[in-house]
Amino acid sequence: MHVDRRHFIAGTLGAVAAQSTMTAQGASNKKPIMLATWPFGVTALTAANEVLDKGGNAVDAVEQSAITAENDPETTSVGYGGYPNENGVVQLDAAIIDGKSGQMGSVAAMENIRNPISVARKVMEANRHIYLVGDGAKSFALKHGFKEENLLTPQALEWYIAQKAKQKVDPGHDTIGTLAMDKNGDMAVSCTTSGVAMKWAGRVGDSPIIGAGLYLDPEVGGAVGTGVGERAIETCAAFAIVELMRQGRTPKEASEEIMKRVAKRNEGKPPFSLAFLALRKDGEYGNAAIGSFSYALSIAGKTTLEQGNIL
Ligand code: SD4
Repeated sequence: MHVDRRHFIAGTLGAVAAQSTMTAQGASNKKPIMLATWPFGVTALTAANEVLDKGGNAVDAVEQSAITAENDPETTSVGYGGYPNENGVVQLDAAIIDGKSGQMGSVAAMENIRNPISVARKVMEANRHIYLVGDGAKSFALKHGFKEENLLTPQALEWYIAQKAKQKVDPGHDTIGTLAMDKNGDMAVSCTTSGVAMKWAGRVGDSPIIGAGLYLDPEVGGAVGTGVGERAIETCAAFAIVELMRQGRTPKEASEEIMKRVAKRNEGKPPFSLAFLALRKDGEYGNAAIGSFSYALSIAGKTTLEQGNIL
């Protein structure tokens, strides 16, 4: 299901994004530089660039990228309109890391709040806790002025009813992860998702887990992923990629090594997809993927859709 939708979105983006197949890895000394997962990352990075143009920083940019996907009901794997869990409830996960302050915030399995990334940012800025989950995350959000609303769109409800009627459900998924370096060289990363559709209520994926779905050390760089979260959690994938970059691997080499490790560990398991983007503090970037993958790349305000480096 989600593969078809990706292809559809990729097709419609032709007018706004020049398609390129050559940049599984690259380097840019031009700033700002941003990367975001999947074709919907193009729209998200366009919005993030507007924020940077108005004087926003890397944290503002990665938040805006996430918000753009969260607000889009057509993006059925993130925020409002995201596909629900087994009980027909939309539960959202999101996290954000600010490289400049070193702070981070995360919410998981949160219901009825459209923009979990902004709640995660509030958690980060409150600087008391890092993770808030479930009802606790929601009460924190309400206390900070976020509005409670029904996130299950009629289209997502229809999809849910159809899945329930089937023997075998389609666990569609597509997270938006964004890495940004602003004109000052400061870095941030965000990740937001409704997770694997038809998941068990309370299931938390990699996207809000610091070190699994995202990680950033401003002395090295950052990484962010998409795909079946359990496979990223069991290898601490984002942290591992950053640590390999610290040891001298390029972003591409580091991402490939960890994706190969994931693949090896899961030999014999049914096919799954997982992909990571990595951005080093000097502007070099790379990615690696198990399964189909494409991503948005933005350098000095110009955004393109790139093919993933599929192993
Ligand atoms: C999760 N990693 O909840 C998320 C889903 C995802 O592309 O990224 N899908 O496991």
